[in-house]
Order: sequence, then structure tokens, then C-alpha cells
Amino acid sequence: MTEAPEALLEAVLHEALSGLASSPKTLSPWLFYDELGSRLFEQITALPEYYLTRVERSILAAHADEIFRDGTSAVTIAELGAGTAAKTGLLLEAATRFQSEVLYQPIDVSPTALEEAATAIAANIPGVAVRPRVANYITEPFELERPDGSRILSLYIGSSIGNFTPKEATAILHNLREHLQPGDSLLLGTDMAPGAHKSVAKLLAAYDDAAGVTAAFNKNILTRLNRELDANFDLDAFAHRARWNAKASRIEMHLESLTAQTVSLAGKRIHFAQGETIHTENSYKFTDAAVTELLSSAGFEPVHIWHDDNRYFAVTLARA
Ligand code: AVJ
Repeated sequence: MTEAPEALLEAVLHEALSGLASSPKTLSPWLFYDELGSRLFEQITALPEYYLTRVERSILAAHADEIFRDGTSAVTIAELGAGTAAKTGLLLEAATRFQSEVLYQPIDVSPTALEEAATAIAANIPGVAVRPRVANYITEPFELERPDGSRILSLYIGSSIGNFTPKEATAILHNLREHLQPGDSLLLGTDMAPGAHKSVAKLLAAYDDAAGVTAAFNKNILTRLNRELDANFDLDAFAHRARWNAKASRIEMHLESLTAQTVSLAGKRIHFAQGETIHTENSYKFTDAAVTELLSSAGFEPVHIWHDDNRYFAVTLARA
């Protein structure tokens, strides 16, 4: 079910009040994705510095057939956080090369994104029936359909899992695992940690692009609070920061207060010291061992990890 606008506003208020009252201050990354934020994210995926989307697409394109080749019974495809399903078409097309009909079940919080996905797929990929589900797969229960005797291939791609702490990530995948049966599988997309093949600078550039789109995406969270919660953040008094946290193996995005200032929000006053930050996002980066460990702890058995030649990104197939 679609969240009623009042319920969403209530959630924004709750998140802002609790996050800005904590120390260090935080705001949750789901707050990025209002209408403008979703558009800015689409722009990010096309930036020269943001290799993640392009590289993952190339991995999917190169190995789509292998993913379906060993099929013994028809597969239905379920995708968590499908959005507009821009990369899923590759997999759906591959699936239709192995079976005449494919049921695609995208799950997402955004009804408009799901509509866009359903329309594009219906127009471009004959043989695919789309059954969209509006749900927040983290906080709400969801159901997956299993047409007679078919196996479920679940997708969690786009490095979406990277927004969550290892503990949360395990819980999300464990919950997904509970919807599956032996013989079902999961395709997981993860961005690689820096190493011999990939510099920290490469990673940082992906989260701090020259055109400033990521900065606008980060600051849009303040614009949203100004509009929806009657706050008065001065956008010029905060700066976008991307940091590499080596110990936690994650990119962090922050908004740094450039001066000592007091902001009002929903009738409350919030003080910022100069240099104090609001931590708005974690984007965890993985080694193959970390992916294997995560999947195993959630009850999956990793079968194959594919990388691009540069080892920037990984797509892992695991069995339930
Ligand atoms: C949508 C969570 C995969 O972490 O790379 C892009 C979001 N943040 N640039 C990511 C994001 C800044 C993105 N994910």
C-alpha cells in the first residue's frame, strides 16, 4: 500500500527530530528521495565519476545468460528496491531467451517509479508480465508470488545494500531468505572496497563529482526539511563532504556546518558548532570475502562472483 502523505510527513518529522537531536547528528538516506532527490540520483548514475551503475550494467550484460543457463524450472524475478528498473531489462530479456513467459515482481516504495518500470517493460520486452508492489521492504511485510513450480530469482542490485550497517544488511537479506525456498536464488550487487585495483581517490570522486550533482543531492535533504517541516536551513552555510572511513570500509556523506549557527525546525531550535556535521549516508564497500560472509550469515550460499576487469564492482549469485 502507498504510504499516506500524512504518514510520510510524520516519518520525515520523526526522523529529523531524532536524527538532529542525536550526537553526532544524523539524517537517514531515505530522506534523499523526494521527487527532486530521485531526479538528482538519476543524474548521478550518468556522471563520469559515478562508475557504479555503468559497471554493474556491463557485468549484468556480460553474464545474464549464465545466470539463467542452468535453469531446471521456470524462474520468476523479484526485485527489492526496483526503482525504475533501468538495469533489470537486461536480465528480463535474458530470461525470455530461456522461457517464453516471465513474471517480474518489482518491489519499491515509489509508486511512480514502479509505474515507469511497468510501462517501459510492457512496451519493450514481450513475454514479461509485471506485477509491481508498492512496499518498503525494510519496514513492511511483503509477499512474493510463485507461479506453479517456478523458482524465484531475487535481485538486490545497484549497491543498495551498501546503505546499511553489516548488522542491518544481514537482517534485510535474512528476511528475504525467509521468503525463499531451496532452489531459489539471489543476485546481489556490491561496490568493491579500494585495494590494489581501485584507489580511495576513485571512490571519493564518485561521491564528490566535479559538476556538483552529488553535493546538490546531499543538500536537497535540507531543502526538503525546509519545505516539509518549515525549517530554515541556509544551504550556503553547509558544505557537502565525502569521506572514506577505512575502519568501517564505507564512504560517508556529511553536511558540514560552515559557521556556528542555530536552525529552527518544526518549532524547535537546533544548534550547530562550526565544523559540526550531519551524517547523511553510509555507502559500504566490500571485498569478496565480506560479500561471502554477509550472504552466509543471512542463510545464502554464494555460487559465483562476477567482476568487471577493473574489479570496481561485484555481482554475486547465491542460492537460498
Ligand atoms: C543508491 C545507495 C547505491 O550509495 O552509491 C549516490 C546513493 N549517494 N551518490 C550509493 C548515492 C551518493 C547510492 N545508492
